[in-house]
Amino acid sequence: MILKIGVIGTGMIGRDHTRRIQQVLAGAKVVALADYSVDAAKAVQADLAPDATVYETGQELIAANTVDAVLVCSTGATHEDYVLAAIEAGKPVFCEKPLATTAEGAKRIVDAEIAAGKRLVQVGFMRRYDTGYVALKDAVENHTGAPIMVHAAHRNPTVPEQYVTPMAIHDTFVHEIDVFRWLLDDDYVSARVTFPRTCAASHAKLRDPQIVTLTTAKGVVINTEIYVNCKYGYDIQCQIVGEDGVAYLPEPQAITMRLNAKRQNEILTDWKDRFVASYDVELQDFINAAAEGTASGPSSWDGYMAAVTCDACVAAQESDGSAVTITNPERPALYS
Ligand code: ISE
Repeated sequence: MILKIGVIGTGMIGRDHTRRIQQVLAGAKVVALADYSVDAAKAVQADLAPDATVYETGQELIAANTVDAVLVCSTGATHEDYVLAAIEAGKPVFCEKPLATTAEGAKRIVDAEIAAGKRLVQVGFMRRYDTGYVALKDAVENHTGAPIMVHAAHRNPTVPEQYVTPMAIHDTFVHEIDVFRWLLDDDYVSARVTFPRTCAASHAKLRDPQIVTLTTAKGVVINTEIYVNCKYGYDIQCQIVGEDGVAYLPEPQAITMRLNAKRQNEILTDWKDRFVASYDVELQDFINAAAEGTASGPSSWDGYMAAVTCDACVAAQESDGSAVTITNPERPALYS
């Protein structure tokens, strides 16, 4: 069976996922495209999916009976409505982060999926498919003993002018929020944010860098530096300190050169390059599950828990270094 996919949002990641489905992955093809700019959708159609139909709206694409499954890659504020419509239509849906821009919105999706009686939603937390994080999880579960502390860093060389302080949580740190829940098999109970002095490369609406401290239900303390004007590259660091040893996230493979009296290796600068292989594996996982009429991988419950934690972290940004309590709702049976 070839799964017929409709892609809503054909900008950066929507175009990239269309390329993947058309040229890299097995078992699916893109049959429909929609974007708020019809011209942008037509450009992707011309470049990558000449047989696809371009729809004026995402809702029309979801309703089309030629579409078996949906990819939501549009701007965050539109995600909730599209995901709810796909659930309503009984179609598996892959949604880029965030699942919704508020915890209440994410909860509405969880409730709709529970009412549908089966998993239909996969959230685009691709780090769970990264070979480095998968190896780190194995080390933590089988070698370094019960985790006690995590030290992490999420550094971007630069961000666009419209990137403001809360986005460091919703847009950037959200990946750590999800991946640490998964790595540690744990939930968060509090968040605290502290700000060193703001770097000179930042601007009035962005306090950068910042340090987020999460505490988990099992008592693990996670410190993450978020620094989105670090200039030198895209750098994701993580070490997990356990009872018996320390596990480090591997660096991406790079050739070491001895050159001009220096020992050096390249550091990536674009997050899409850093996780390119994980995007392939996550989307293949979606295709395989959707062909069976369901979804696997990061769930709408994970998207909801990430949204709850994001809200607490943003509240912590405004709390002068005090801790903000995170209350975890009961996990429904569908996500156990
Ligand atoms: C971007 O949306 C991502 O998902 C990247 O992983 C993150 O590093 C970046 O800060 C975000 O803007």
